[in-house]
Amino acid sequence: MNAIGKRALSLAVGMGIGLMASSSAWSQSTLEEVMKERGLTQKDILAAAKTYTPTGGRDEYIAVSSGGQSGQLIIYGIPSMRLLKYVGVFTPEPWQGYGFDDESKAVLAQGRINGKDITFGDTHHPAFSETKGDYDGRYVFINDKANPRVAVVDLHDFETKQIVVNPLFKSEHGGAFVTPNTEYIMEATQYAAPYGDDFVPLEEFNDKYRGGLTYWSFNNKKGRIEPENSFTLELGPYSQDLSDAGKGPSYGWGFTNSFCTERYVGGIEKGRPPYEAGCSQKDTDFLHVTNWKKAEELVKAGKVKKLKGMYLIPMEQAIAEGLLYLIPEPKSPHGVDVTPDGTKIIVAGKLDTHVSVFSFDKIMKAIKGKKFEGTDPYGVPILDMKATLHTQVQLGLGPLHTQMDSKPCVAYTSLYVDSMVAKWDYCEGKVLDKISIHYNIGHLMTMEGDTVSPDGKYLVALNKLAIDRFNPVGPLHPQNHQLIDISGDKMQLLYDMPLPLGEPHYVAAIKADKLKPAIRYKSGWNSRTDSRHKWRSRAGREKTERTCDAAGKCTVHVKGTLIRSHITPETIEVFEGDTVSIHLTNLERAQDETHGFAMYGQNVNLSVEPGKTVSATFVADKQGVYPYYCTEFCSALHLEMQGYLLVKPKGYKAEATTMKEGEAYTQADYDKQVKTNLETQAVIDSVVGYITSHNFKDFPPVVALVEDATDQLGFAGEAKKKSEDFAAKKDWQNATLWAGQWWQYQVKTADMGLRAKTYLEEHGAKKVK
Ligand code: RUQ
Ligand code: CUA
Repeated sequence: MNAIGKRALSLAVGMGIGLMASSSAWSQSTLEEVMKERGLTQKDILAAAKTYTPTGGRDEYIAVSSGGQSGQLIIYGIPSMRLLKYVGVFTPEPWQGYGFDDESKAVLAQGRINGKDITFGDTHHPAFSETKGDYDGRYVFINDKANPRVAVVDLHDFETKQIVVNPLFKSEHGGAFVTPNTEYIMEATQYAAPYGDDFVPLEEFNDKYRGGLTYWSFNNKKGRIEPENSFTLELGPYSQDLSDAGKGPSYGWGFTNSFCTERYVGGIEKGRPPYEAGCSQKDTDFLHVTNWKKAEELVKAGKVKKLKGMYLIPMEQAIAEGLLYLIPEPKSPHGVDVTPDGTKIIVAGKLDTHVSVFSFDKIMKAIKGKKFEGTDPYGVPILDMKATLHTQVQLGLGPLHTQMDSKPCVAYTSLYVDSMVAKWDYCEGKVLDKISIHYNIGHLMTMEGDTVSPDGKYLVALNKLAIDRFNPVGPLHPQNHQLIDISGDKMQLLYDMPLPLGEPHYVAAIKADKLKPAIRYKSGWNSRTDSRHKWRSRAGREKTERTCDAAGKCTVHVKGTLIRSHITPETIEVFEGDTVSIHLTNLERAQDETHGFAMYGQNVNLSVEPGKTVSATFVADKQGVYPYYCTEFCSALHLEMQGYLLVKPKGYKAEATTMKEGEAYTQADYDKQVKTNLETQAVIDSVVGYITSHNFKDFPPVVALVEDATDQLGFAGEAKKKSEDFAAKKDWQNATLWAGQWWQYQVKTADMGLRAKTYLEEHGAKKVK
C-alpha cells in the first residue's frame, strides 16, 4: 500500500477506535471536593446549574447580537451563553467566504456609498421580523450607524441577502425597529446633515441641515426591502435617536427620541463651547410622534414627491396632514420603548434620574383636543408634556433602555451611571428591585422582551466596560454580557460572557424552536439570490470552457464540483491574461459537509456548503503554478482534496510528453489493496448489520447518514468495477489506483456508518426483530 493509503487507514482506524471506546472516565472527586478546590459557593453552584448545558444539549433561546464595529452579527445561545456563529453583514468575513465569492461581493456592493466600498459597519440594533407583534423567526434586520444602511439577514440560512443605503441621510442611529407585521423597518438619523451631497456651510445649519425618519418598506413575500416603496419623514435638525413602533392601540404610530434640540453646532477649535455643553443646555428635548399608517396612504395616493429615489414627506406636508407631533421629554433622552400592550411609551433620559411613562391614550386626546404648548421653529406642533404623561418614576442615575417582563406592568431599565439594572412597575410607578452589573450597562434585553408577549425568564445586560472581569488581554478589553435570572422576585446574576468582537450595542433573543434553519441548499443554489445558480454543475457534467472576444480578451469558465474527497477539475489550464471564473457546486447532501476552496496568490477563498454553488472571478495576470485545495477538514483524505491552476505564458505549446507517475505498481500491489478492501467491506457489513437490526428509521439524523453512506458505497462500486476492468487487462498501474479509490469510498461509508451506529447507541435505539 502507498503512503497516502496507509495514512488514511490509520486515520480511519483511529476514528473507529475513538468512536467505539466507551467513556467511563468520570472523575472520582465529589461535588464538595470540587467546590472546595475551586473556591465555589452554593450560590455559584446554583448559578452554574441554571446555565450549564450538557454535551449535545441545546439552548432554549437564540440571541442575535450586534457585532458593533465589526459590522457582523454574533449568534449565541441562552442560557448557556455559548457562541454559535458570526454572520458577515457589512464586513467581509473569510470563514463564510463573505466578500470573497462573487455572489456575496454583489451583496456588499449594494452598500457602496458614492461609489466607495465601505468595508465596515457600526452595527447597533438587530430586530427580528414580526407577525402580529411577535417574532416569527424569518428575518433579522441590522443597521449601520456610521453609514446609514440597513441589512436583511435570512434566518433560513443566517446569511446576509440585502443591504440598502439611505440616500438622504449621512448617519443614523434609530434603526432597525420593525412595525408589528414587518410592514416597515424604522431608521432615524443621528447627526443632522444636508439631504444633498454638496457642501453647505455650518452657518446654514438651521435652514439646510435636516434630521429624518425613514420607514423602509419590507416585502414579506420576497424577503427584501423595497426602496422604491419606502418613505422618509423630514424632521428638524435635531439628533434623532432611537425609535420604537406602536402596537395594539398605538398600531400605525411610531415614536422617535431626539437630543440636541438646541441645534447647537460646536467648534471648540475656534474657541466655541463644545458640543456636549451646547447640546445639553435645555431641560427638555423632543419625542417625535409619527403616523406611518396615514403617511403610507398619502404615498399610495401619489401625493408624495421623491427625492433621490425616495419618497420624502416635507415637514409642512407632515404638519398639514397631521403626521408629526412633538412632546417635550427630559433632556438627552436615549431609549424609547413601547409596552407590550401598546398603551404606554417609556422614555429614559441619560441626564435625568427619572423614567417618563407617556400614555398613548392621553397623547391621542391631546392631539384631538389640540392641546399644544406651541410649535418648534419649523411649525411642528408641540403637545403639552403634562397632559400626555402617565407617570414619572425615579429609578437612578443614567437610565437608558427598558425591556419588559412576562408579568404585567413589570419592566427592567438599565442605569448607565449607577451600573445597575432596575426592576420596576410602570403602571404603579414604583421600584421593585435593583442589581449591580459590571460595568456601565447600555442596553439590556429580556427574552422576546420587545414583543407583544415577552417571555421573562432571563435578562442579558450589555455592559460598556468590563475592566477587571476577565483575564487581561491587553488594553483593548472584551465586552461583558451578563446573564441575569429574572424568574423570581429578586434578580440573580448567573454568568459573565466575554464577547471578543466590537461593541455589541443591542441583542434580541428568540425562542429557539421558532427557528427552522436549513441543513443543506437545494442542489446548485445561489444562496444570495435564492435561485438556481446559472453556473451550477452535477457529477460527471463538470467542464472548462474558454471563449475569446473579437479583441482577443479571453474568459475561462470552470464549472466544477466538490465532494469528499476531490475537487473536479483537478487541473485548470489557462493562459496569462485570461479572466478566470471558477464556479463550484458542493454535491454533498450530508449534514455539515462543507468544503472550502483556497488558492495561492489570488485572494480566492470560498465556503461551499452542501448544495451551494459559488463563484470566484479573477484575472490570471501572471504565468505560474497556483495550487488550490479544500480548507475544511471534511474527510480522512481532506488533505488530498487539491489541484493546480496552471497559468501558461502566451503562445505556450505543450511538448509531447506523458505524465510520469511517482510510483509503478505491480500485481502484488493490486492484490494487497484488494485484500484490504475486502476486510474493510467486512467492517462495513457488520456496521450495516447493527444499524438495520435497530429501529434506525425513528432517528432522522441516522436516516440522513445512511442515505449518504449508501451514496458513497455506490461510488465504491463504480470504482471497484473500473479496477477490475483494468486488472483483466493486466494494467496493474490503473487497476491498483482504482482499487485505492474504491477503498477511499469504503472509508467514507464506514465513517458515516460508525457515526450512525454511535448515534443509535447514545440515543437508546431498540433492537427490532
Ligand atoms: S444605543 S446604549 Cu446605539 Cu442602542 Cu443605547
Ligand atoms: Cu473538502 Cu476538505
